[in-house]
Amino acid sequence: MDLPVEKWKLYAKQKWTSLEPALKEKLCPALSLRDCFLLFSPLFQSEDEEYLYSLARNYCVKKDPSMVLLYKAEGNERFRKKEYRTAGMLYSKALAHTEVSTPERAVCYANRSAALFHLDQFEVCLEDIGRALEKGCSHGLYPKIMLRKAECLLSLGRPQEAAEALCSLESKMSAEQSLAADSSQMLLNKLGQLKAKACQGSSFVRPPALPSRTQKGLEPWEENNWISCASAAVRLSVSPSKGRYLAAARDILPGETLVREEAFVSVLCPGEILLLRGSADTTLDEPSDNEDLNCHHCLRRLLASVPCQGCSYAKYCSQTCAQLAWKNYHRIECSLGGLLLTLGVFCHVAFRAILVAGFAEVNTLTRQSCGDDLGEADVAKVSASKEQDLASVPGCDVDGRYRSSYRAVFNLLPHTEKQSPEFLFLCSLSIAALCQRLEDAHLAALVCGKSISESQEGAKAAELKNLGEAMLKHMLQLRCNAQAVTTLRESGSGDKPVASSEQVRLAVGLFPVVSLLNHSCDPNTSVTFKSTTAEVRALQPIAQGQEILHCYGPHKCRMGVAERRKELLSQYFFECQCLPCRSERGSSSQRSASQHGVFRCPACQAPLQGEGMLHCSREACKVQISEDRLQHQLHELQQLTKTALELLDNSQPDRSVKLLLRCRLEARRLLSPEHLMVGEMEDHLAQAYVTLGKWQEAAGHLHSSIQVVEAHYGPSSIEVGQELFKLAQVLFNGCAVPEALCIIRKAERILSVHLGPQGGQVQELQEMQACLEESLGASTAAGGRLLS
Ligand SMILES: *[C@@H]1O[C@H](CO)[C@@H](O)[C@H](O)[C@H]1NC(C)=O
Ligand SMILES: *[C@@H]1O[C@H](CO)[C@@H](O)[C@H](O)[C@H]1NC(C)=O
Ligand SMILES: CC(=O)N[C@H]1CO[C@H](CO)[C@@H](O)[C@@H]1O
Ligand SMILES: [Zn+2]
Ligand SMILES: [Zn+2]
Ligand SMILES: [Zn+2]
Ligand SMILES: [Zn+2]
Repeated sequence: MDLPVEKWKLYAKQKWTSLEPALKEKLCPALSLRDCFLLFSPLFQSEDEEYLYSLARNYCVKKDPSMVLLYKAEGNERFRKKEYRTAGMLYSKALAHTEVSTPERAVCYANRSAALFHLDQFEVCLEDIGRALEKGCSHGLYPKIMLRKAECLLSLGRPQEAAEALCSLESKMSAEQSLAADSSQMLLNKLGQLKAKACQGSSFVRPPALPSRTQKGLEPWEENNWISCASAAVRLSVSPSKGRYLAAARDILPGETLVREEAFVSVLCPGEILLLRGSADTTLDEPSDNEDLNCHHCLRRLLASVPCQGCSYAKYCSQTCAQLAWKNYHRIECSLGGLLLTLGVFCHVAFRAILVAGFAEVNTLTRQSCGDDLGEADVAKVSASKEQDLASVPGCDVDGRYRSSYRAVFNLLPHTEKQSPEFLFLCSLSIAALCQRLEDAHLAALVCGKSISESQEGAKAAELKNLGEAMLKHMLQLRCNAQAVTTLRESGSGDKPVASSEQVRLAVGLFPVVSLLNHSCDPNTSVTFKSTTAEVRALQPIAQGQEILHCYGPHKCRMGVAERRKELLSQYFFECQCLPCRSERGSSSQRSASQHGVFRCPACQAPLQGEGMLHCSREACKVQISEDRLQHQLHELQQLTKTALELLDNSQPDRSVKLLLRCRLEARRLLSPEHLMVGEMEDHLAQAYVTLGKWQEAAGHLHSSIQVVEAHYGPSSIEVGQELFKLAQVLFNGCAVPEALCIIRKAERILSVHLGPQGGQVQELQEMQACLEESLGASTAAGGRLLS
């Protein structure tokens, strides 16, 4: 969960312990959310504030001019070493610390455009050049970047525009004598060369890079009349036992899109390193994480970020995203950056939700809910009496429609009465801190619009309380309703022949329509994300009337029933009644635990059993070994693997392979064959062989990796799809045509169910297939000719 930083949690815990019993007792008889907030928020005192701010200062997000110089210098250094990707990243970091419309900003854009040019990212390079020009780049910079612009345009096969760029450079040089005088002979020579190229037109251009896979139009679908963002194939139902749930309105086929919903609100999760380190900038060469890699508004992967006008933290993919974010929420969040990082993502989501919803809406709904404060029991009663009467479903609009709106968000259950008092206290204190800060910084008026600044002091306080209450509610709702927004991130440089990628958690969002889905440990659907849009697809045929379920996290392939039960109960407050849970509970509940047992007997490879001191599960074998020792060996293995991967990154694949082969042997000796680490080792080896161009070896190791992934995630899981995708690429590159075609089809079958027919990887597979079939066709045609 994305709660506040440890130190603040600890502080709140101590404060809770020291509260007078009389006060604590007030909480006991299920207090309403409003009373809870009114009871706790006044306890936030100035000494608490002081402590919290001392923590928040660790996460400074202010712009720092000295960091511009530092990052830029390091960027230039890396550029000289031809490490263009790293250089570009460092220029982006430098940019984040520059102020709007300053010469430094123009220089940083110009510098980054040079790195992008060398990465063959001509389109993005042109964007950066445009930004540098518009920020009023200095005299000396102008000729250099105009030449770069012309080169870019030539590379993109646009000689006409290149000629125009050169023309305007020349006319500027003749108009401003100093410009011409300052330009070196080298520049002038280059100008001449480029002019000649531009005149010759497109015959000399480099072939344009592969067209970037732009998002094709969405698949057509029939939207539901009663639930926005859902397909007509689903139906919202209410039953006394299950509450509200989504069911199939007709028979549904695998791969069908059932829900396509943009997040009502989402907040990018900062990388762990940033949070642990406790300051935004200290070292220059640490790995980049979410905050540097993805747009803080739309979550798209960043190549050339646009910095926020106010802070060094927020970065965007485009000016459009920067402006949208600023208008909708960031103009208020910007100066609170450090505090929001300290209070954690849940608190931040709660805050952004009220900013996005707008004060008027929040105020109206809070006041309404205060009047008709239906407990959950009442809701159940209402739904029981009028089954199928959807107007009684909380969150529906008056016309009986359920929309992906603030009203729907507002009506998600906070489960106040099931949360621990200590947790309620932590949340209340954190929200109170945020409210206090809004007031102190005179931001409250901004949040609330005119109405609050004009109103009386008393009314103002009441309105702030409404906001606080709403935020507290959202923070509590997130415990059960937070949806992690995930994406596949290509690891490494991203320009390898075989993409290696990992699933990462990018953000936390609220999706009121996705929230209608109930949980199963063996779900019928799969959720994937494009930007901030969630797509829920059917994994299997779902018959009319069956409930549509997705997995909240505890999946039957990854956890035993006892573990799942514990997690679902503690985080989501319910006992899972899904099929696997009911059947596994009856059978030997030890089964799944031993299935995922970690260590193997060093003598005979049978699984080890027990705790602390492990012993071999084979009676005859008397081996005993302490778990600590095995854990130590495992740790050493992990370190060794890390070294091997670093070798691979530093272009020493041969040495990397040697080391990885040793690691693999050790992993197989130590761990059960289904252990994920055994699979990862095979995957690393495949990657190393790919670097060496040894496709056959790479394919062999991928086959082994796929076996492990299948055992772990199930044969039609997206994880298996990803591994098959890699294998398809390897076979394609290795020209193993028949096998490649077979794997491509298999990968396509699995991935199109999870990602839809328009999914990027699905399209890539289809392109590979077409290419292979063409080559097959050509060779048989040639063969035919030979025969005749
Ligand atoms: C970055 O800009 C500075 C100042 O204009 C320049 O001296 C340096 O060569 C540039 N570096 C790159 C890689 O373009
Ligand atoms: C989800 O289903 C379980 C039974 O599997 C039930 O106990 C729980 O109340 C349901 N939750 C909702 C929100 O309908
Ligand atoms: C709860 C439920 O209906 N789950 C089903 C989802 O689909 C799989 C495969 O058809 C079934 O095995 C589950 O029972
Ligand atoms: Zn964006
Ligand atoms: Zn900002
Ligand atoms: Zn279950
Ligand atoms: Zn043994």
